[in-house]
This record gives sequence, C-alpha cells and structure tokens, in this order.
Amino acid sequence: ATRAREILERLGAGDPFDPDGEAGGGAGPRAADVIVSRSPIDGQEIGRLTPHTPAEVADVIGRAQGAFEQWRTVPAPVRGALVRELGELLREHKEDLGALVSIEAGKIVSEGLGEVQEMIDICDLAVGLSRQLHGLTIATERPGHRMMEQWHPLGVVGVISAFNFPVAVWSWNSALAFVCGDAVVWKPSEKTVLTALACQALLTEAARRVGAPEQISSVLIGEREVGEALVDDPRVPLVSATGSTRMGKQVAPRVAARLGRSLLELGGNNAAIVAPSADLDLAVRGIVFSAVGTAGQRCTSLRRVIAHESVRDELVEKLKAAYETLPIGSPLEPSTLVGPLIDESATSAFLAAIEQAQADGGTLVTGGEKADGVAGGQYVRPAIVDMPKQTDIVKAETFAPILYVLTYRDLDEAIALHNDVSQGLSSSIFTLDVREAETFVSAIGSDCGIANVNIGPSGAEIGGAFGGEKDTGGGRESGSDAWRSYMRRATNTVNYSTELPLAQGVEFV
Ligand code: UN1
Repeated sequence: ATRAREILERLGAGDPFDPDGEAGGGAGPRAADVIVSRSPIDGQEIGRLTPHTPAEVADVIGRAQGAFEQWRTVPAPVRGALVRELGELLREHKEDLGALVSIEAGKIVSEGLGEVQEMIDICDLAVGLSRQLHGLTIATERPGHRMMEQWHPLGVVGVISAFNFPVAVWSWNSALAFVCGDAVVWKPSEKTVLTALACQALLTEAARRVGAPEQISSVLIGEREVGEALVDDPRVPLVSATGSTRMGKQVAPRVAARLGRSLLELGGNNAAIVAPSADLDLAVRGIVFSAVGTAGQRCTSLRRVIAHESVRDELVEKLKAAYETLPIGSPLEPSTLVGPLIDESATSAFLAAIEQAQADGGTLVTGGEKADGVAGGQYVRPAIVDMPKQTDIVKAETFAPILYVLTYRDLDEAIALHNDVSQGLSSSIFTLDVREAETFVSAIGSDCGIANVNIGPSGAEIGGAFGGEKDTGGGRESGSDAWRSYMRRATNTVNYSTELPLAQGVEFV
C-alpha cells in the first residue's frame, strides 16, 4: 500500500484513500459505498475510492462531448502531439507504472514493464498515423465529377477494460481515438482502479503541456451500474469493450438497441498444434510462456495443446519438467515467473475446472493445486491435464493457468479440433513443414483473428490488428487499419462541371 501510494503521488494521481479525490465526490445516491482496490500479491487493501453515480456518468459524458467538439477542429497531425507527449511521459514513468501494474494486477516485473512498453509502442504508432488518416479517391462514372472518401472524428468513445491488461488496453483505444479526434470515457475494471487513475494523471499532464481540452479523457470508477450508464448513453457512438464473452453479450445488444457501434475484444481459447516436424525445444519455450505467462490470465493465453501422436509423449514429458521448475511467488521478486491469480474466485474456478477435467477422463500431469506464495495472495501451481477428448470444460475459457493436451493423427483432424470451440482469438502451429504451416494460416486453417507459426498465441505486437472471431466478438484494435473504427467515413461527390449528369443513366427533366 505504501509503495502504491508513493507511485501514485509521483505520477500526480492523488491519494488512493481520498474519498473526495479523483473519482466521484459529488452528492447523490451511491451505487456502492466504496470501491476497494486490493493487491493480489497479499490481499492487502491499496486504495479506496468513491464510485460515480449514473448522474455523474452522464455529466462526465456531457463534458467529454464538449471536449470532442473542440478537439475535432484541431488538425490530426497537431492532435498527434498529445499522444507523443503521453508516450514521452510513459517512457519517463515506465518503472513506476510497471510496478503499479505488478502491485494491482499481480504481473511479474518484466510483464508489468512490458505492458507499459506496449503503451509506448501504440503511442508511437498513433503519432505516425496522425499524418496518415487517409481516405480513397474513387473513379466516378460522371464526367466533371470527383468522388472521394474522408474520415472524420467520431465522438465520445467509451472504453471498458479488464483487470488483466489494466493499462495497455486503454492505451490501444485512447492513443488511436485521440489522434482520430475523439474524446474517451474509460471504465476500468473495478479491480484495477489505481492504475487507471495513474494513466489519467499522465494524460492530464500531456493535455496540459500541449493545450488539449482537459475533458478529452476521463475515468469512471464503479461497477456494473456505471458501465451500463456508459453503454446506454446515446452520446457515445462507439463502445470498445474488453473482457469476458458473457460481458460482451450483455454490452453488444444494449449498444445495438440504440444503433451505436461496439468493438468487442472478448474471450479466447487459444491453442497450439504441435506437428511431427516441430522443433520441440522451441515449442516447449513458446508453450510455457503462452500458457503460464500472466498466470494464464491473458485473453491470448494458451489453453490447449493439440499434439501429434508421434510427439505427444516427449512433449508432455518436457513440459512437465519445465512446469516443475517454475518459480512461483511474489511478482515483485525478479526471479518469479508465476505470480498470483487476481482473486479468490479465480482460484476456485481453477480448482473446479481441474476437477471437472478429471471427471471427464483427464489425467492431471502436473500442478493443479494451491501453492505457497505470499500470505493472503492467490497462488497456484500451473496445471497440465492430458485429455482423451475435447469435452465442455476444455471448450470453456477458464481464466487461469490450465493447459489441456489433446492428441491428433492427421492435420485435418487437428484443425477440426482446433476450430471446434466457440472462441476465435489467437492460435498457433509448431511445424517445420511449409505445407502444414501455410495450410494452418490459410482460409481452411485456423479460424482465429491471429494465427502464428512457431511462436505461441500470446504476446502480440501492436503493429498488427488485434482481435478475433466468433465469441471473441469480431473487433480489431491496435495496429493495421484498426483506427478506422474510431472515425466516421464520409463519401463526397463533387461536381466541377456545368452539367448535372445523374448516376445510373437516370433522366430527370
Ligand atoms: C489481453 O489479454 O487482453 O497479445 C491482451 C498479447 C498482449 C495483449 C493481450 N499483447 O498477449
């Protein structure tokens, strides 16, 4: 708690125990009395904030709308300066913000820092993009006419994010939204409010330095009721939501009911096919990082290995050996590779899934129980479960370090098993056979938004579009042309002739 407090003070984010501080502070009935932030490292309280009321949410959105109306008139390359400044501040405060991510989300030091680096990377990308928000010029059928497309700022973007990437997901959305001329209203997970206030403080400072409107960015503190007020507000043309498929299925129809747009980044059930020709040592490294990194709490975490029968035993043997040497403990210890789960219900879900998998005929190869870590924290031993078939529990996304192993004979069978889950985020194949690799990334291969060869499914760079199909929600964030979701397209036909020819050859006086 002391360290979190010191970091927040250095980042200019105020006192995490001040009930009248950054969040809330207005009069009126409260959704919940208080939001308590606890460190998953030891369960200790590290902050206590007053949640916003729905009336305050409406007020925040109104002010964001005002900021948007001003911001959209600033030329895009000039808007880029705000994001460049944010990137500079993130570089300056990388250690502090990374440590705060470790304290509040339980990530190991290197992954906390990596998450901040991901923010810096998207800022760099967005600054470049601020000079490249281009439309097309399209040939028209009418003489003396020109047809073109422009991309205009969209409005207030609502961002809903999860505890597991408490700062990067905001930045993927915000860095793009800001250069696109939008304002952002962010509802972070109620489990990671302090990191959100830290981001907001850095953005406020960046806005001050470049003279951008202060209300261009705001944070909403609260639970479901606050999220709903954001989702239902007609002044929010885009809601970008990251979290469970369950959450997405609630958000999407509400946004659709008012004909708003949603950008959904939901659950994954990511797999790795390990083919006969695979470099097994490389596969083991890729698998362990993807399955165990962030204690299996990434949406891109590897949850299923589909191994060819000729390599399965050796692979499982090597994985077991690697799992049994994994250092588990406080994520602040530099040698730790497996930190805590976010809370007690995550541990219960982990244990229940392992029990179910065994009831389905699975064999526990290693792990699968609570581990010693720091008193008060939720530490578990990452599990490998050998499964005779892909039962319902394997098809479910349990947000914990459980790796199910399935066995296949030919590649068609492997791809069928691979795609036979409701989620479609990320995927991978380990093979040295170019036919298998190309088939996997082709139209008849993986049905996911991300398909990799000889690397695991997690740890994507920001340059590519990030997201997936089916129950993953279909949205794309981050790189490539994901910026288009944050803008509105206008098609313009300009007549510079003295005639008025009509399209499709229509004659009308
Ligand atoms: C998430 O888990 O919500 O590809 C995002 C990755 C990270 C992002 C994960 N760059 O694993």
